[in-house]
Amino acid sequence: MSQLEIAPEVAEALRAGRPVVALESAVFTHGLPPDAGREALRRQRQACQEHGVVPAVVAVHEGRLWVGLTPGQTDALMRRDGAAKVSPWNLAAALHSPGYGGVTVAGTLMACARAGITVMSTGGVGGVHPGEVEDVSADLLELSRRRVGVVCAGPKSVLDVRRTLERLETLGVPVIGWRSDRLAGFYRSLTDLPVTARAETLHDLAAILRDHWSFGGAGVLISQPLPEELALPEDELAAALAALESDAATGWQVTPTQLAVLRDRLGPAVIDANLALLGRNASLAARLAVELTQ
Ligand code: PSU
Ligand code: MN
Repeated sequence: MSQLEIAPEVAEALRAGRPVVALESAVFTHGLPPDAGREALRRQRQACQEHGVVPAVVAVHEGRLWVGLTPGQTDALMRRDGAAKVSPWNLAAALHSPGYGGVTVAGTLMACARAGITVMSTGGVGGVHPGEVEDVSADLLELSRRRVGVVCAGPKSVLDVRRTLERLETLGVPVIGWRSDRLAGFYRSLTDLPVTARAETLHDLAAILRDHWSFGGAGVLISQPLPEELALPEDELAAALAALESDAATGWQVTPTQLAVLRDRLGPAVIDANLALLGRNASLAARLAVELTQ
């Protein structure tokens, strides 16, 4: 018996060659408070549906890896205590215990490869953390392995963004700036780092993905900046980031702990920015998925 469960609506769309966008779930089980998580999901699903795209939330539920959880199932997952944060290293283990979990970008990429989904959407991708101990998100390696376009607002602000971009280059993961020449900065609009290439139209973006795949390339990161008016004030963000204690948490808890500290220090604007970028990214991912099916 396969431990992969593809929801009927998703399986049907894939069979018929209709567009599907995968959505990661660690952002709402571990990245955001429950109310914000629910709102984030609502906006992402709606953004997909507005473009006639089937959203496929990837999560561990009842001991299986699901592609396409229903809103009822995601609500139950968010109410549950002790759901795991699931990435490739603990996916198989998490199916057995605790049997429930939010799946990171890296884990979602594995699921996409199995299900045949070529576009996914997230907020900020993981990357290289600052500090002495080398802590690099599995998101980067998995991007280099799976033929999926991942729409994001750049690497999370808590990361060493320059090293993250260098690593992406080493791994051969193109970073395409959606209507921008510089990499998006998550809660910031833009960083000062150059992307691989800029795409102005969905047609051009889809062409780059197809060409990359035609040469045997795998993941492509699509960077969509948050508009300036929705980004956090630079001075406040810089002060909050400087105050983060890099040794406050270890292992998988580093990212959720640091995101929570930022929320405490910067207030509701952090949630607003996060919801805005998740909704906008799902919308761009949906349009890209439609373009790729043409
Ligand atoms: N972006 C957010 N909130 C999050 C994450 C990303 O705004 O919670 C999650 C994603 O699931 C991403 C993961 O894949 O954090 C990376 O965690 P780590 O650094 O432990 O690999
Ligand atoms: Mn880590």
